[in-house]
Amino acid sequence: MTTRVSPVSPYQPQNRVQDQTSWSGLIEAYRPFLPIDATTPVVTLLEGNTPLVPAFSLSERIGRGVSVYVKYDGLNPTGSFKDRGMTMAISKAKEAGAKAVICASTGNTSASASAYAVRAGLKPFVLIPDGYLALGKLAQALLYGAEVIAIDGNFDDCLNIVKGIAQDYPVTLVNSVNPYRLEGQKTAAFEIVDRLGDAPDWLCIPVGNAGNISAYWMGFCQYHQHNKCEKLPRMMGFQAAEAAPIVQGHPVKSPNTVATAIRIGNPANWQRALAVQEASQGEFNAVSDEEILDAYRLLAREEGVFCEPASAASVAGLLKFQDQIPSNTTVVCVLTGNGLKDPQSAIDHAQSQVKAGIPSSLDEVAKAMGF
Ligand code: AN7
Repeated sequence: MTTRVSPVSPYQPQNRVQDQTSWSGLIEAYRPFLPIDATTPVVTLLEGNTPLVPAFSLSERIGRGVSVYVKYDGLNPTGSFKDRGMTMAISKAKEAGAKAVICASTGNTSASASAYAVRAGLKPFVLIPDGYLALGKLAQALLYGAEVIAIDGNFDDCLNIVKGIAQDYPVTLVNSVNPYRLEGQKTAAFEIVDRLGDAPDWLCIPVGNAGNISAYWMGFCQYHQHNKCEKLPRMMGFQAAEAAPIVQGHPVKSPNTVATAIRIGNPANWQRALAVQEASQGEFNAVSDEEILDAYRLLAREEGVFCEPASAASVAGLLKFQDQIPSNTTVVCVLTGNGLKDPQSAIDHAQSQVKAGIPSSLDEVAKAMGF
């Protein structure tokens, strides 16, 4: 029998479907490493597989043969790393028969929980600190159809309340105290090793509730146990200076930072974070809002990478503590959220401004351009 290969236009639907199936989401990609059964309903938006972008300008600034990459997790389906955890948490909630989920959030968790919940046919509830959510995140939660409840309190107050609600009412908690969240998020470490061929020497990462730093460490350790990497990275966590409870060693009652995503005073995964620090010989350090904004602008202006302010804390930390990095090493900075999440911060802190009021003529425009 001969096989006939028909010439198919690349624009035909079946072809597009085929293209999409080449990446089926992180649960399918890393199923043997995840607590997933054959019968678990997989709720996915094809998250994961995000680019590890070489940061040429940062590498050049640091010099000494240090190679810097950014893990651009803002390119996940809802624009943040939370999707990695949410595909797992919502799949497991659905498997357990949940009808509704709830989370406290500084924004990204609420967007991600809402998207995955509606995809699974579950009702999303989100509790947020009134007035402290970046605009894009609020827009997402509302459009996905979540019940958004804003309280007169901060994230830590929100988390305490949702923990109580999940105990008293039939709703599943999907904050990072839900163990499946960290299981999903650890796959980012797998992807980095799969790409680099080994773990980096340093992993720089912003820290709020310290779920992500804990998840990455789980991922690196699990891959190490399976001989997929030889090294284990030093885990370098960075908090905003006025929201730095782990650095200071005590909860912060009124945390404050331009990086609203990490405006957290009493991290849910505090103990885990300390264990990660010890096991990886890592450090927790603080970066000021000014340092965060400098890194935010540098990433955009020199690397062409637009992340949200909280994400830039990883790069701010790298630049601040670069003297500690040995020569000829590899550093990965995790960019946890997309810059489009927080357009107001971009407009407020960009160095460029719109040249307005220019008459509609070629000569005037050329003049405005400096010609
Ligand atoms: C962009 O969405 O806590 O240390 O409620 O959105 O794992 O908490 C967000 C956290 C870093 C900190 N970067 O991660 C929420 C929330 C961004 C974030 C963090 C968050 P964790």
